[in-house]
Amino acid sequence: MSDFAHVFETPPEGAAADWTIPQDWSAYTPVEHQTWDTLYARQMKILPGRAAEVFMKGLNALDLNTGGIPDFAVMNPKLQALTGWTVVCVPGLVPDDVFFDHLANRRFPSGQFIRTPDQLDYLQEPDIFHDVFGHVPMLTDPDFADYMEAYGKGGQRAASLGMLPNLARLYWYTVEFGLMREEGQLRIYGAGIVSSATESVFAVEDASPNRIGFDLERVMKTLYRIDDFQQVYFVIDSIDALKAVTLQDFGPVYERLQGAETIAIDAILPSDDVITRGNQAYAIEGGRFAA
Ligand code: HBI
Ligand code: FE
Repeated sequence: MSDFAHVFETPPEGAAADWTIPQDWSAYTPVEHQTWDTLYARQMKILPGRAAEVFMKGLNALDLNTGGIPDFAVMNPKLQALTGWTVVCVPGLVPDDVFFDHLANRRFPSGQFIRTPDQLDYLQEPDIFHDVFGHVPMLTDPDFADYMEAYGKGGQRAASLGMLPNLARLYWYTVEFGLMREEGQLRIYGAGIVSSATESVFAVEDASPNRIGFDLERVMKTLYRIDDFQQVYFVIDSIDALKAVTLQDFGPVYERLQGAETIAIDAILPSDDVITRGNQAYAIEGGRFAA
């Protein structure tokens, strides 16, 4: 878990042994509720036609636009009825084994806090808007719900085999930054994209990034960046297809990956199914932090 700014070693004061904390919904301030509404309204102008149908349908089913930050006591029964998942609150990033244990038991850990109004576009740690708006709609899909549970179960094993960096890349390039083919177009399903106004446009329309057909072992070897827009997106044919390829025993996959070279973020290989060959202009110009 070295990729992120800070993670506590033990549950902070007030957190349970599994790192959960109460949502304490009544304690959110009017400004915090307004921040949710602002972010929600902004994404709804951008996502239709760009986000996958399965995401839009899930968002709609959860009814997250009733005014302010969703109350988990209201949201969870709807989610649970659809796929058996629930959302629990955590103080921020939690250790890998804690994260995996929640997922393996169909609990999605969400940050309890929301970003401040001066940080609408960039934050280091996942907040409740990223976690709930970004991740939870996909958890209403039965196949995606199974995929996430399998990831939690696979995480413990990957960690014990020293293969966690490889498995984390799979999560990154699907759950966080995945694209899928839909109606002859590229559509977003990754939570890191759908929860970002700027990346929602960049990911599907910008000429900079490469867009490559999903290949499990290729993805598990590909480095990624956590500080800016991605330089490559991987495109699945359907959630069903993603689930099918990840349901196999990863033992032989890990054996092949053991000692294999990593792949640079901007690489295009002869074996790649290239959907868009990006010009990488955004990254070359210095990206988000360009002077
Ligand atoms: N904790 N709260 C939270 N949210 C995450 O997305 C998260 C985490 N801990 C570890 C983690 N993600 C990833 O590094 C693992 O998938 C490897
Ligand atoms: Fe996330």
